[in-house]
Amino acid sequence: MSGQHDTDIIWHNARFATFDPNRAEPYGLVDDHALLVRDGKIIAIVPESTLSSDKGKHIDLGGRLVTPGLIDCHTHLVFGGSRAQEWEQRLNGVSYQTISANGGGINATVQATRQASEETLLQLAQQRLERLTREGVTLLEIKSGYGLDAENERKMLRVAQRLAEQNAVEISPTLLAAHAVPADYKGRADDYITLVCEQILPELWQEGLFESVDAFCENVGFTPEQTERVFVAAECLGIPVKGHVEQLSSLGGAELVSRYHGLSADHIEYLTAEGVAAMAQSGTVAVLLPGAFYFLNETQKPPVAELRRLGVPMAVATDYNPGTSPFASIHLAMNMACVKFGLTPEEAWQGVTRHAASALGRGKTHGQLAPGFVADLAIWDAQHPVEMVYEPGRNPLWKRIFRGEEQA
Ligand code: DI6
Ligand code: FE
Repeated sequence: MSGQHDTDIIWHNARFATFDPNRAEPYGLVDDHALLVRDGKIIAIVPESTLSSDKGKHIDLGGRLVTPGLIDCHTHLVFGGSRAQEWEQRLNGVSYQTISANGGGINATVQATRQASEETLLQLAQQRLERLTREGVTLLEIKSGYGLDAENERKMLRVAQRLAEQNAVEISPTLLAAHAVPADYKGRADDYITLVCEQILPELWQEGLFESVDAFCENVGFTPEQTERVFVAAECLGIPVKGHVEQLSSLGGAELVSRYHGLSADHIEYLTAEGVAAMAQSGTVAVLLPGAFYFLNETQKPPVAELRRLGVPMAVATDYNPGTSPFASIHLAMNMACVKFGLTPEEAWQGVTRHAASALGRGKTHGQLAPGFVADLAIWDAQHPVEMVYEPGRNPLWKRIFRGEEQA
């Protein structure tokens, strides 16, 4: 191929699952091609026969499988404390709603997170992050939402920022100040929303600490009206929104997110046909979180057939959090999405690549092996992408590449 540079990196003798929708094969698979990277970006995928061998650094992958780096588009990775004992209570018959009404649930984690120093939170989150990167994750979203005041939401978001600084990984930070009503605002949810809209959101936005705004629209969270106030405040500053919606009941949260052209509507077990139609129209991604579905022993499944029928892109994420999804494994989330929600393994893969990228507003730069996309790759000792979905726990990751650079 003409136009190769000496500094190019050329990965060859591999099978590429490109997830490029312009390719007809399942997973966008191509064999006998090489991937060329320059300055951390993919510049071409070309037939091996067209390569010239004298220019660039050639890396023979010995027939291994290459995919885009995985993307976990919904996590609550930063938090203090543990909820293991609360889980034990739940197994002794106490419901999540009751636990949360009695100051447990989210508020227990809020207390532990407020008490923890930034350093402690950083250390804890670092270990969790490594569990994801070891599975090939190169981009993940991290939400605040266990601080619930300006100081502690700031502390959480600074931890997310420092994780990005000290690791070869990209982080998309989200402000989830409207996650729960803090104990000191008990019975005054509207006043807390005022604090979110008038202080927490604008202050932390000015400090450059997040890039999107989320809210928990639910009977144990905030009403659609309160959620909308947060969306209005975000919209005024031009900040993209997303929502935890229709997780435990149908409140019309997906329509609300769609009206604000939200990036994603997440959970959505109780999503209605109207909600699906609204999402299809606004191009909002459906983020499926089978870990929480499994851990809460939920039986209502998200309307996958209807989402498919209307062409709503489906992402899959861990929702890693101490209360409802203590699973820092994206492979497990993919497996659960297939077993519990009936996704095909290819859909599960699209859910952690191409569609997860769209859920983070990065659909044109991340989640595909195609020219112009970032050179974030996962290289596997595997023949076919179904293997990672089929057998979570046997992790065949061989190397993780971030911006064209091999990670230890
Ligand atoms: N939905 C969830 O599943 C988590 N947050 C949310 O809005 C629960 C978070 C927790 O229990 O700590
Ligand atoms: Fe969540």
